[in-house]
Amino acid sequence: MKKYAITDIKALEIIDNRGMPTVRVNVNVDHKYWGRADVPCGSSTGSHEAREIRDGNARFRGKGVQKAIENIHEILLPKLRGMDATRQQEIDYLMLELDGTGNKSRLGANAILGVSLAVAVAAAAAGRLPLYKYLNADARILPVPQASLVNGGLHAGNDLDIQEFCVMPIGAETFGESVRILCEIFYHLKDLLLEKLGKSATNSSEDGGFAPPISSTRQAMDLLLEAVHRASYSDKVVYGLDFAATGFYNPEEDHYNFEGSQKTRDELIGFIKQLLGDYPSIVSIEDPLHENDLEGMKILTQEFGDHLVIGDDMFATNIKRIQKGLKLGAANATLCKVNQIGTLTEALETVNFARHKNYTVVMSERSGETEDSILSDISVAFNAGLFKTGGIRGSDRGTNYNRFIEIETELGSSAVYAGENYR
Ligand code: 2PG
Ligand code: MG
Repeated sequence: MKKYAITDIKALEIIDNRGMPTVRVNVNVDHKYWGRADVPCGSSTGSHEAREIRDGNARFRGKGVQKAIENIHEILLPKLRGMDATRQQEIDYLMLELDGTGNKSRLGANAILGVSLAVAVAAAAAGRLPLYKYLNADARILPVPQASLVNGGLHAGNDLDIQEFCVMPIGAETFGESVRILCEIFYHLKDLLLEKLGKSATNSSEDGGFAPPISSTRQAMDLLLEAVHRASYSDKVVYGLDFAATGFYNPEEDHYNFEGSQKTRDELIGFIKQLLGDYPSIVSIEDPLHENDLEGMKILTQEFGDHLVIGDDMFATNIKRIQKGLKLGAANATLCKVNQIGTLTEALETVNFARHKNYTVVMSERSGETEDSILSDISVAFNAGLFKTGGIRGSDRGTNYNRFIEIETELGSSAVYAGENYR
């Protein structure tokens, strides 16, 4: 028997925090309940990600998503109408079949993901459950936020090569307290940047961190450590770096353009070793090498197995890519970004697979986000111990922090903040 029949789907083109068009999908069930979801999008995207469709015409300099929306209305809706919205896996697999490409390039990962997410939201609404509970009745883990407070790379208009310098308040007692700690560090960091580098150093990055006019990794770390010290939280936080190394890798000449010189893989690994030796509170490195250098990742994982060595662009939330990593012993953690793989079902399959193989899973936003807070619900539903986000300004980031606070409050005494157990 059908529980909640899909009766309509309405998609529209909206804009994200960067002024980039993206897909919003509204799914109706039983002519009564609506579920809405917006599709996130990255700036530093990897080549192994599922393919979103962009129009390529004059509108929005080619970035429009009208074609993806047309695919939702003309191809997906006629097939999905009447299906039971609680049959998430069946719906997602049907969309994969209709697409037929393996990387979602015919219908568009942005079309497919929007529908996949909005179906879940609609089913939860019809069942009068919050999304995290609808997806996982036992969900109660609030992740440690991994907040990138200083940015470089493709996320910032400065010369820092590393994309994200993140603070992780593992010593907080609750998620709510972790947000307060981050905010207080953020205020101190702003004062410090102003004091040392002037007003322009307080400008925002693409995802709400700071984009100071510096180029040295060590200077960025020192500023962050000083701000944390001033805020009196040195004993409560650790740090994570997202190198997003594909962004400064030159594939033609096989070197990294890093800190003003061309570096070989071994030189970059040497730099990382020294950095981690000098800054023992850095516990996590993401994409320290370019997305296809599994061999190099293996070397780093052997050396720094007690750290999180995370594959983001490298794995693209894709089981096949993680399998390659496993075979070599490359990395010990993976990011999970729902739009990298393109359906909720596959994202969950990746998470389960990775955990089964003892990889830590870090849920993550994209640089391009809207006011949708769906990723917080998904993170809690997936029992993630870490949630990677941008800075703490802008409602595109605030929406997820606030949703986690809401979930923590709703769960009351059954809520568990991951804290030191983030792995
Ligand atoms: C990353 C992400 C999120 P983007 O590399 O981890 O911070 O960036 O969404 O631009 O790929
Ligand atoms: Mg990354």
